This record gives sequence, structure tokens and C-alpha cells, in this order.
Amino acid sequence: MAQIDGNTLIARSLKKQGVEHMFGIVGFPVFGIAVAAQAEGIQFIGMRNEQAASYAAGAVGYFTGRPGVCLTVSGPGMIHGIAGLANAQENCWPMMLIGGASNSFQEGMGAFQEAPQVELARIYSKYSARPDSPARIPFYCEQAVRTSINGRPGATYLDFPDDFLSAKVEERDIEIPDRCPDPPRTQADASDVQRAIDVLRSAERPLVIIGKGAAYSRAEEEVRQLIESTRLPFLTSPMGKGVVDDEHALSVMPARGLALQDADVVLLLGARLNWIMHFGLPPRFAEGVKTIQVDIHAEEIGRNVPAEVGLVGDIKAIAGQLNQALEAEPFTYPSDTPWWETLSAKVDENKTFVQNMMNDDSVPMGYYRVLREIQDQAPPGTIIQAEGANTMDISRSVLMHENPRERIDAATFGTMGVGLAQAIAAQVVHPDRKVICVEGDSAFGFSGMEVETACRYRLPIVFVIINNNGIGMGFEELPEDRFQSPAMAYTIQAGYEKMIEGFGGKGYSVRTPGELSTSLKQALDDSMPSIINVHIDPHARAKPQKHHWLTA
Ligand SMILES: Cc1ncc(C[n+]2csc(CCOP(=O)(O)OP(=O)(O)O)c2C)c(N)n1
Ligand SMILES: [Mg+2]
Repeated sequence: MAQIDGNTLIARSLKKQGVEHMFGIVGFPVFGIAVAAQAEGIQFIGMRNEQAASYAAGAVGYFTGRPGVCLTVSGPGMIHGIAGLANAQENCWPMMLIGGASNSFQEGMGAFQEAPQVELARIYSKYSARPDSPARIPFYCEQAVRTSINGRPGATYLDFPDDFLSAKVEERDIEIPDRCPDPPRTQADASDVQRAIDVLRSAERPLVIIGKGAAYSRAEEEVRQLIESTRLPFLTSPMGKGVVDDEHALSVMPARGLALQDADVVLLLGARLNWIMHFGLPPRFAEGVKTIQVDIHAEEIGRNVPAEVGLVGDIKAIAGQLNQALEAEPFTYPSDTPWWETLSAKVDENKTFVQNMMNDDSVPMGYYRVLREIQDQAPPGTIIQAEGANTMDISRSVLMHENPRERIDAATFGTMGVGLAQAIAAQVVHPDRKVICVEGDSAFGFSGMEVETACRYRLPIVFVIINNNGIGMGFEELPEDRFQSPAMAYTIQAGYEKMIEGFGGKGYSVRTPGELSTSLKQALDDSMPSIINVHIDPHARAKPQKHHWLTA
């Protein structure tokens, strides 16, 4: 009689659920899961730390709408994986963490790497479970995938003890559930849609805010139509960039502060009123601002600010409903209002300010000049990963995206260390596109060893390190007394580019715009990954802002 073991059951179930990519580190007791996954046609990417592997799995969820999987050993490996579980959960991305576990019959005995893993995963996941028997593994795999993509997407955890992995069950007793379908595109109530339009119509100073929920839902066509038919000013969250072209004439992104502060009606499309949007509260928003909130998650409606209208459901579907209602009864916000006049003046003023810094060729360079080079050279379709403090913040105002899902960063959870992993995930999901990973020198350090992973899989990612010798603010030298070194300082002029050469990649150390230009061009043509270590002015900063990241 044909028998099948737990490892193969997991791999077959996941493959059937549409899982294509698994990232992880093998060891006791999960080696067999990786082998079985490869045998079933799932791509296994062996990483250097489970944190990075878990970040990569979440990024796959964002890019594809189906969960990426992170595979970890028991105990410490699984605990590293919680980093990415939490990151995916906070960002509402589908991902699945799989932890091997010590034998179920040694529970509580002090087994090798024994840990309360199902409990550990619980608060940072939508679903955390250990199958009750090897034969029911397929049931749990389907449950985890279905839960991760439906409703508000998020993270799931499955726990597999060693004895379940090696157990053999009769193949004929097993039923592997079919692929769970992609989530239904839920619509809002028609009368609420009408109310939303009435509120928009009544606005004197309207504003549309587009979040990464709109990008995730692939709502670009509907949102573009909505913006263009209504001629409403819009701005985006960092990862909502490109849902509508960042350089669209109706974008007021360069006047973000002013637009948020003075709008009287705000339409939120898959963007939350959390810290990124200053909670929707004064002084960053007007007292009494009316919000029309479109969100997949009913509990999100009215968080921090009571919503004037709540539209619960899929962004693409609801933007479509809004368009339909607007086709029946068109509404265009006039271009000659005082609001547009104020916004346009601010947009022009800030654009000029940023342009001047982007065009400043002095040496040492500042952030803006480095990022401009990337903007100039990145071919269409390039995916940008950005992390750091200044590095990430400034990249938002310099790097323009024409299309959605082409930027990924530290996002809602502000997690440093996601960069290399997200770049690896982007390149694995999109082998034909260019991937540029823009890293602060501190940010790079968190998962720097993953350059070996990128080299081993020959992923031609271009890692650009914007190196100011420290966290957020740089230093020119360290004090004589080494233990008096500032907490934010790192090695002055560190040679990060040398790291990649040990693995067959190409390293560049650059200081001038000319050197940067030449090396970036070479790196983009290379079939292997590169590091371009850009030594910038350690005193370079973002343009003066009311609120800096250090004080949030
Ligand atoms: C996991 C984690 N640890 C620490 C931090 C705190 N933190 C915020 S930004 C940052 C690094 C900023 O420095 P760098 O990457 O060099 O960028 P720069 O601003 O210097 O360009 C750190 C450590 C964090 N956000 N996440
Ligand atoms: Mg730095």
C-alpha cells in the first residue's frame, strides 16, 4: 500500500494552495520539508537568518496576493521567524511561518529546542495551530492559506513536531483540499456609496489618500479613473506610490503637510489613520475633518477619528462602485478653487527646493543627489526597496513611480533589516525586472549577510548603501576613547562593498556623482549582484521638516 510522510503531505498541500516560494534555514527537524518542497516544485531559497527569510515570505505575499512561506527549525529559529510574522501582520500581508518542533510525546520534558511556539505566534498572527494528527496536515495547510488571504490579509503559523513529519500515513486515506480561491471582491452598500459621493461633493478642500491597500488589491485602474474623472487632489502613503502615477498633475505629494492639515474631507483608499498619517488628528489634520474610509477591515473604520462614511470591502470593487455612481451623476472638482491655488503654490515651492538639492553636484554628495542618479538610471518596471531613516524618508520624495507595487520598504512596522530580504523576494517573484535596494548603512547591517544569498542564487540586485557612518546622523571620526563613541556612530568609511566580493558579486566604493553614475550603469548591466557603497556627507540631512523621524 502506498504511504506518504508528513513532509510530503505539507509540500503537496502547500503546492496545491498555490505556494510557489519558501524561504528558510534547515536543521532539526525540518530538513525533510525543504527537500519535499523542492520535489513538489516549490522554489526553496536557503537564507542566512530566519528574520530575513520571514521578511522575504511577507514580501512575496504583498507582491503576489498568495502567502510566501518561511521555514524554520524549532525554538530559536522559530523565534527569529516571529520578526517577519509580526512585520507581515502589521502590514496586512499574507505569509505563513512554519516551525518544526520537538517530538509531541516529549512535550514538557525539556526536549531539544522545545518552546511554546503556537503560543508565541498567536498575537502576531491570524491563525496559529499545530495539526492534531499527521493525516490532518492538509486540512491545516488549507486553513492557514485561506485565512491569510481572506478578510484583512495577515500572517499565519503552523507547528509541526518531528514525529508528525516522519509519520507515514496511507495515501488513499488522505484528501488534499483544492486550492482555495482568491478572496471574493466584497462591495459596499449602495446607499453608503451614494453618501460618500454626497460628502465628496460638499467638500471645499477635498483630498484623496491612497494607501498600500489599494496597491495590494490591484485597484490601480479603478483608482486612476476615480481621480481623473473627479479631478480631486491626491497623495499616497509610502507604499501607495504608483497606484496613480506619482508625477500625475493631480498629485499633491510635495505639499503633503499642507494638504493633510487643511483638507476638510479626506477619502481614504486602503490607507490607515495610524502614525504614518498622524492618526488623522490635529495639529496635523484639521479639527473636525470628515473622513470617508474605504477599508477591507470593518474594525478599522473610525479608528482615531469617527468616520463620516465607512465603506467596508475590497478597494478595487468599491472604487469601481464609486466610478459607477459617478458615471450616472458626474462630479468634477473645479480647478480654479482657492484650495487648488494654495496646493499648487506649495507643490511648486517644494518641488523647486528638492530639485535644487537633486541637482547639487558638490562632493561629498548628499542624499538627494545619490537618489537622483537612481531615479535617472532605473529602467521602467524597476522595483525599489528602501530602508533607513533619512535614506528611506528622502527616497520617497525623490524616487517617482509610474506603477504600483514597485516600492517596498520598512512600512507600517518601521522594521530595519527587511531590505535585503524584500529585494531578494522581489527578484525571485520578478526575475525579469531590475531590483535596486537602497540601504542606509545601519539598515544594511541588520541583514547584510544576505548578500551571500543573493550571490548564490545569482540574483542581480543592485544594493546601494548611502553611507553616512551612522544611524540617521553621521560622524566624521570616532573619539580616541573607543567606549566614548556616540551610540549612533558606525565605523567611519566602512568598506561594505568588500563583503560581496567574497561571494562573487561586484563591489564599488564611490564618492563623486561621476563615479556613482558609472558604477550604477555597470551594476544594472551585471548578471550578478553588486554593492555600491556611496560615501556621502556625514552631515547631510533631509530638507527641514516640522517632524523628524527621531521624534516621530
Ligand atoms: C528592527 C529595528 N531596530 C532599530 C530601529 C531604529 N532605527 C530606525 S532607523 C534606523 C537606522 C537609520 O540609519 P541608516 O540606516 O544608516 O539610515 P540614515 O538615516 O543614516 O540614512 C534604526 C536603527 C528600527 N526601526 N528597527
Ligand atoms: Mg546612516
